[in-house]
Amino acid sequence: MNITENQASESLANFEHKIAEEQKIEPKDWMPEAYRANLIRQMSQHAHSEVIGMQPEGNWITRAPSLLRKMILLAKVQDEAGHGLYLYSATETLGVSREEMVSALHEKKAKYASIFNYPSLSWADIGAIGWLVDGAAIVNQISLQLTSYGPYARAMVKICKEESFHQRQGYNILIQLCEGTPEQKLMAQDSLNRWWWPSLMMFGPHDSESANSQKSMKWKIKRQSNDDLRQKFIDQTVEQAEFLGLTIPDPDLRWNEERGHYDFGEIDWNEFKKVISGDGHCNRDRIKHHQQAHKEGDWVRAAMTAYATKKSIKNVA
Ligand code: FAQ
Repeated sequence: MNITENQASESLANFEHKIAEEQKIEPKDWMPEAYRANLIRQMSQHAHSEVIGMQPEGNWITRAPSLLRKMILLAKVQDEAGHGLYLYSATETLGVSREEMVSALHEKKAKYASIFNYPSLSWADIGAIGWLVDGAAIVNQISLQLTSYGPYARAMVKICKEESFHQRQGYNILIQLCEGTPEQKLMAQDSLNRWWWPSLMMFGPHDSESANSQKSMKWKIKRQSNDDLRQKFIDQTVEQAEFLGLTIPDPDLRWNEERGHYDFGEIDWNEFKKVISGDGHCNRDRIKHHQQAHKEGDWVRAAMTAYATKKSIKNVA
């Protein structure tokens, strides 16, 4: 073994030791290229999801039924923009630029969460997004607080706190609708019918089909499997639906005493595959809208860069 090979194996041993000891990997630490690439993939897709996720809810800001609801929704959507920013910044520490990540999204090389390709058709959908979509996101993100990459783990702590407020505001909208007129309750049920299955898809394919899980679990990027997280979400959500007096649209859903979990029906994986390959209800609109907003923001980025450049020239002088 020459010196370089020696150094490489020492670096790898050091990295693996840190992972085994539950220590965080930090930006300047040595890491295997495949670890870096896998993190860039997952974290940038997570960031894109937060930002694209603003669209179905943003759609209802002007139509919120009261000033209070408008203020709450506005704050929530702004939080999602903030989550996108923390996650883009955390991903940049891995040596990729924001522009590269955004280009990958626009060129459809990078994915974002399938759920945001479904339309928000009624006010009850804003309740369902908070309750189910943020609810599913929290289950996943609590687990990611323990991810091995330091900047990602720390971003998750703040994000989870905000997501719990989001989940509560959504559930609160549905409580009000379910305690309202029969028409309002029907609206809530219709919303649950449309958002239930796509929410379960948020956790990704079954473990046996999950291409990235094995290496992500080995490196502690992911701490719990897709199926385990999905089961956790279902177990905690069924009672919440019962409290609302709503019916989960799954005839196979029943408590399994032996497993200590709910059994549930099979997800429509063809629909999932269609949506993640760009052919869902809203994929084209979502990307088109993002491209347009990005283009319209060109002058802001140019102005910011010009200001930063001027400031650094002044500092040097
Ligand atoms: N949608 O090998 P796996 C939120 C892709 S944040 C689209 O199992 P992995 C907040 C996957 O990328 C929601 N694509 O993948 C909010 C891979 O393709 P690739 C976002 C999906 O990474 C609320 C392929 O399938 N949260 O909602 C999906 O090990 C309200 C094979 O899958 C996160 O991103 C999907 N659902 O596990 C905002 C959490 N599932 O990349 C606004 C972080 C799988 O090889 C309003 N991410 N794919 O081309 C993760 O935990 C993981 O990436 C998983 C997928 C669990 C999503």
